[in-house]
Amino acid sequence: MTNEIAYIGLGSNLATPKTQINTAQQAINGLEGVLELAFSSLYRSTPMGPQDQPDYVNAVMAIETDLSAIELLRCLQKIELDHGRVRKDERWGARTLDLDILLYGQQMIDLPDLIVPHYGLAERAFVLYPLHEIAPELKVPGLGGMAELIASCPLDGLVKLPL
Ligand code: PH2
Ligand code: MG
Ligand code: MG
Repeated sequence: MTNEIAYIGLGSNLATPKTQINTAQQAINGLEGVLELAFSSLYRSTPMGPQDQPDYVNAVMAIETDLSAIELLRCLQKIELDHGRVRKDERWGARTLDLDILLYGQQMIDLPDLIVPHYGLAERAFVLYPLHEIAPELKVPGLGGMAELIASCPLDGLVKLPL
């Protein structure tokens, strides 16, 4: 069995985002071959992309898994659909639930459906800060350590939500 530690970015800005994130956490926990290691605080973030959409709630989850990266992706996509995710043409538009594989061990993956590390990781405060919260010592393949990444990423209106 080849276990990897993977990091998943969670985001929602529709249909009670906090609830979406909480139930997504439970669903990921319920996956066969997945063990939760850590879950960040919830963060409120202003939308990246079209501005005529609600603020997002974002978080990052660390798991240990014996699923392959693609198996994990398929499981996460099913959870998105179970949460009423509708694929629209508009790039970066509003969504009930978005689950992105940020990192899968130290692997660099370049498949038609899946690029890891996630391409937006280094520029997005709503990904970097929650990731830093649960994995300050992490090295991101091709990009470097968390402290350096955080240092060159402004907070951009990100707010940690109270428990
Ligand atoms: N996700 C998007 C588009 N824009 N903005 C914020 N603040 N947070 C997100 O998770 C987000 C976004 C598409 O994945
Ligand atoms: Mg996303
Ligand atoms: Mg996505």
